[in-house]
Amino acid sequence: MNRTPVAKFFGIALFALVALAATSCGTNSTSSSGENPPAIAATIHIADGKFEPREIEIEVGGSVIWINDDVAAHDVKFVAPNKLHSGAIKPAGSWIQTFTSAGNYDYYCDFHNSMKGSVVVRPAP
Ligand SMILES: [Cu+2]
Repeated sequence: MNRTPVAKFFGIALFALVALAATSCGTNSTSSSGENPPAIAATIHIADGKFEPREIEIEVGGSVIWINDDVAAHDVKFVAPNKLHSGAIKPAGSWIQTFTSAGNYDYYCDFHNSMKGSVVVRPAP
């Protein structure tokens, strides 16, 4: 029996799968238009239904990235008067926010209200 066509089929199927996986990745982060991406001042991981670390401190002008390492989607919604909202961050997705004013930014996950965190933005020294 000649098995070459079968092997060829699986080869093509595998290639298609890899190509599909490659194109579905890489569009998770917020992209700005052409300029240098913001320097990340702090990274917050979302895992086991928690923001880790729960509280971070950065200097004004700094950017924070939230990375969803969890198996469920989460979001980052700031309490009033800060109306920032990430929208759903899917597993393996991320969201970047730059803070241009000093202050305390408390936030929570709109899907799981017990998930809370805060970003403290210090004025420039
Ligand atoms: Cu959540």
